Amino acid sequence: MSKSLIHWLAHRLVCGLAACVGLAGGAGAMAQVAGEDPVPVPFAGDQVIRVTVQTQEQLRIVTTLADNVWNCRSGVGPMDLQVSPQKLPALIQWADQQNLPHEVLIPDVKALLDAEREQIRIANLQRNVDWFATYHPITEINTRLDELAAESGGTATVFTAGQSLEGRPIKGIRFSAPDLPGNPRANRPQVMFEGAQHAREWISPCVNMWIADRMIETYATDARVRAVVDHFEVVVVPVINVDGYAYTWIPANRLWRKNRRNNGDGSFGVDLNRNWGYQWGGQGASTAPNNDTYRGTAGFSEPETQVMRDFITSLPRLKAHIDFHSYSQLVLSPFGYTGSLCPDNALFVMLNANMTGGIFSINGKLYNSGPSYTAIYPASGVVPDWVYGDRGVLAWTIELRDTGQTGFVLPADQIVPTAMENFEAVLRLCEYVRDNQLWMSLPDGSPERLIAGTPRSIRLNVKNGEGMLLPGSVRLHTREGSTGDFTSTAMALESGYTFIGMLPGAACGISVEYRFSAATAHGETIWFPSSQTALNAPISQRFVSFDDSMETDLGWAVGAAGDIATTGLWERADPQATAAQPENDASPVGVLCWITDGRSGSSSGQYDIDGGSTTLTSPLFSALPPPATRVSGTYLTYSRWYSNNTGTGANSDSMPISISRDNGATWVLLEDCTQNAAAWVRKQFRIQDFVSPSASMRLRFVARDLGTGSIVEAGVDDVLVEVFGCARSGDFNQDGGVDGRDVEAFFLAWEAGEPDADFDENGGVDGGDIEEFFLAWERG
Ligand code: 0X9
Ligand code: ZN
Repeated sequence: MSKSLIHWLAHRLVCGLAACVGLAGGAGAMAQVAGEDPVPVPFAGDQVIRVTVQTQEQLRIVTTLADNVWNCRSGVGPMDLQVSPQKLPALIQWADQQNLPHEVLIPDVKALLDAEREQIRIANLQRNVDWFATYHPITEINTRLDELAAESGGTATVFTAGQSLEGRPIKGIRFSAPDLPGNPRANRPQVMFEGAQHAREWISPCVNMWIADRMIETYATDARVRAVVDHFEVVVVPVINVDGYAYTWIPANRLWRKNRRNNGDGSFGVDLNRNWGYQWGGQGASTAPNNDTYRGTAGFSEPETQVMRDFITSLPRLKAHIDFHSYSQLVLSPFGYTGSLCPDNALFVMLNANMTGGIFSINGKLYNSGPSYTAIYPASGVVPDWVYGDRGVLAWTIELRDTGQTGFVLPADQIVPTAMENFEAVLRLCEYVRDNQLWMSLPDGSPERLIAGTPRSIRLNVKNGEGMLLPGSVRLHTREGSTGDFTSTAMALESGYTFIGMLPGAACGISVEYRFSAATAHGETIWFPSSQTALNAPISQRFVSFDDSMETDLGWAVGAAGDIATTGLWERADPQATAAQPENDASPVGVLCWITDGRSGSSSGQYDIDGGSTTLTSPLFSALPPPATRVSGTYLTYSRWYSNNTGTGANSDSMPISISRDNGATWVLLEDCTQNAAAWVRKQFRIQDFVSPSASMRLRFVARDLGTGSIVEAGVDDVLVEVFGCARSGDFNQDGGVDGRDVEAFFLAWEAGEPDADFDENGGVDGGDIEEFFLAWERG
C-alpha cells in the first residue's frame, strides 16, 4: 500500500470518530503531491443519507456513524449525513434498529462533484460566457468586483475590510447614486449583504455578486433598483471566509466548512458563524476543535470575524443586514441563541413573509421563515444575533437552495434563478426600510391592567432612528377614560433605542388610553399604533387572598383515596437535583417546595414516583375579595415542575391539576400537565374560566407513574391567588359625599332590582346586597 493511501485511510478513520467533522483536509493535499502513487478518488461511493432523529441521544450517536455532517443541527429532526460505502451498512442497521425514518438524499456524491468540476472546466473554455453561468474561485470574484467598480462610473468602490488568518484580503464593494438635490450621498442609510462564512456553500457568493451586479448594471434602466440605489449606500462582502473558500477549490476539500485555523490538536478550523461575540458560547455551538460547529477559544477569536465586526461597526447608518448560506431555503430572523422571541418579532414576522413572498413570486420556490432558533435549530455566536442584538440592526440568515437534493453542490444552472428570487427579497426589504421611516414597538408588551393610584413605566423601542428621528420628539399621549383630550409627555431615552414613559394610575374602574408619537428629521409625525385607535389598560385594585411560598406549612395534605404509589410521595422539602428533579425551589427566597420525594438517591430512578399516584391537596383558601368589591378577574398562579421524558416508556404519564370551589367535594381540571420543561414553569389561570370563585377553594396535584419504567418527578411552589376589581364606594348617588341620601338612592335601586344594587356581585339583587352596601357606606 502506498504511503498516501495509508494517510488517506488514517485520516478517514480519525474523521469518522468525531461528530460533525469536516473531512477533506489530508486527502486533498495528498492528491496534489506530484510523483506519488495514485490515491483513491475522494468521496468514491459516498452517499448523503437523511435520518430523522427523535432524541438528543440519537443525534449524538448518528453523527459518530457519519463521515461528514451536512447540516449541523443541534436539536432533533432530519440529519443529512455523508457516509462512505464502508460506513453505510452500520448507519442503516442502526437507523432501522432505532425505527428511525431514513432516505437516500444523494446516491452518488462523487458524481455530483465530478459534474460540477466538469461544468466549470467547460465554462472556462468558452469565451464571453455569462459570469453567472458557473462558480468562480476567490481570485475571479475579486477581479469581478474591480470590473464592477470600473463599470459603475465612479459610484462603486472596492474596499478591503481586512486580512484573513492566512493573509488573504477580505474584499467588498459599496455603492450609491451620486449626490441628488436634497439627498446628499453622505447621509444615506446603509444596507449590507455578505456570504460564505461557510466555505462549501458556493451559491452564497454568487447571490451576493448578483446583488452588486444588478444594482450597478441596471441602475439606469430599472426604476426599482434606481430608487434603492438613490436612497441607500449598498455594501456587499461576497466571501468572508476567504481561506476556507480558497481551500474548497482543491477538489478533495470541496466540502470544507470552517476557516483554516490550526487548532493545535491536529484539527483545523473555527466555525465563523459560531464565533461572533454576542451570547457567544451558548447553545448549538461546539467546544470541540474538531467539530464542524467549533466556536473558537473566545468570541471574536478569529481574524475574519474581528475584521467584519470592525467593518460593520464602522457603518453608522446600517439599517438591514443579510448573511447568505446554503442550503434549506429558509429566511431566518433573530434570535438563534434563545427560543425567546426578540423584541421586534412582530416586525420580523411581517418582513419574513414579505421576503419569502417575494422569493416565491419569481420562480415559485417555497422558502420557510421564522426565528432561527425554532425555524432551523439553536445556534449561538451567529452573525445576525450580533448585528441585531449588539448593533440594533435588523438582520437575517438566508439559507439558499436547495432542500437537500444536491445540497452544497447546487448545479450551476440554478445560480441565476436562485440569485433572481433572492434579489426580489432584497429589493422588498430595501423598499420597506426606505418607506417606513421609524419602527415603534413595545419590548415588554402592553400591560394587561394598571393598579389604581399607581403609575407604571412603559418602554417603547424606536428603531431605524439613526439620522431619521428628530431628537427629543418621542412622546407618550395618555388620557383617563375614553373621552377628552390626551395629555402628552416627552419620553426619556433609557438606552440605545429604548425610551421610557409613565402611564398614570388613575381611579379604579376606568381605563387609561395611550398612544405614542415620534417625529422624523424631515418633519413628519409617526404614530404608534399607526391606526387612529389607542391602546388601553383597565384600572383596578389588587387584593391577595392566598399567598403560599411553601416556606411554612399552611396545611397541605398528602394522599387521597386510590393513591398507591410506593415511592416518590409528595413532601415539603429542599430538593436535591437529579436528571429529572430540580436542585432549587422556584422562588428566589427560601428553599422549600412540595416535591415528589426530594432526595436524589443513587440514580434518578431511585426516589421518583413508582407504582401509581400520589396526591397533594392545598389547604382551604378564599378567592373572594373584601366585601362590596366589583370584581374584574380572579387569578390563580403557581409554579410547577414536571419531568417524564426519561427512562424506558418515557412520556407515558401526566399530572392532572384541578381546582375545587366546594372544599374538595367536586373538582374541575385546570390542566393535565405533560410539559417536560426541565425547569420550573409559572402558570396562571383566570379562576372564573373554570369555576365561580368562593371562600372554600382547594387546589390538587395528582402526580403518578401509571406506565412502566418511566421516571416521574413533580414539584409545586409559590401559589398565589389575586383578585382584581374595585371596592365600591358608599357614594351611591355619586354626588361626591357619603350620606343619608345614598341610603335612600340604594333602597330605591334595590326595590327596583337594578343591577347596580347587586353589591355582593352574586348576580341577583337580594338581602345580601343590603349588608354589603352598608359595609361600603360605613367605609365612606
Ligand atoms: O448553522 C449555521 O450556521 C447555518 N446553517 S448552515 O447549514 N449554512 O451552516 C444556520 C444559522 C442560523 N442561525 C441559527 N440557527 N442560530
Ligand atoms: Zn452556512
